[in-house]
Amino acid sequence: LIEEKNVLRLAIQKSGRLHDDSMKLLKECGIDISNGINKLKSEAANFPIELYFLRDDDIPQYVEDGVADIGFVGENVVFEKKKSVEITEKLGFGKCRLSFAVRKGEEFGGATSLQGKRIATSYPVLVQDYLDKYNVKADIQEISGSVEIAPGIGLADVICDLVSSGSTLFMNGLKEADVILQSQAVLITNQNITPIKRAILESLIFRIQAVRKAKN
Ligand code: PRT
Ligand code: ZN
Repeated sequence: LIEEKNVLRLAIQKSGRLHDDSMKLLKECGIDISNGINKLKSEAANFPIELYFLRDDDIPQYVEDGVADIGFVGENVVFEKKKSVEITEKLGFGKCRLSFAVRKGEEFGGATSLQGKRIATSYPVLVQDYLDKYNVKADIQEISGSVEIAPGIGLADVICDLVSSGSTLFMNGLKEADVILQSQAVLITNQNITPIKRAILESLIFRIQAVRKAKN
């Protein structure tokens, strides 16, 4: 049996919208991660934590499997991946919503109006859940990026995508119709971490809460 190090392994996004805010939060918590971020891993100098830099989509899986103990990731990704992880703490950044959007001149007649429509999205699981809830059958076109161009090129009638300022929808002649999920970055935790790691996590959460309180 390999003895586990008493270091909390934290998975964060390698690059992208959550990376800088994740690093900033750790810094504000007084955690010094000075060695380069171009590697896969990095260790804090003054706190028992080790960082793993990953694609955001992979973080729930790594945390469920215990390859990482905890992760910072968008709630939207946690819910889409349906992994068994604990959502331990909201982090207050990466705020966005998952919304249906239609062409500017069109009206959205609610969930039932989606019957038989083609919906382009990167969130097929969440969209299917929504359709099932209203007993609606539609054709989900899964695309991994640039979802907002789908109506313009005739690939879909409706899209379901993340929105923050709304300018991407606007620039593509679309308008937000219905919000199906509000999201922000959250701290997720493996369900079987050791008591020692749980204690390190408690002290990290204490610091995160102090940082967030100081901002309000
Ligand atoms: O490479 P990797 O797989 O790690 O990154 P990624 O490209 O899959 O994700 P990334 O970096 O784009 O987003 C990471 C997380 O940031 C998401 O999972 C959300 O939790 C959060 N987030 C917050 C957003 C947005 N806001 C957001 N606006 N993610 C994406 N967008 C996109 C949206 O898809 C659309 O294309 O921004 C565009 C809309 O923005 P507005 O401001 O024009 O409305
Ligand atoms: Zn991703």
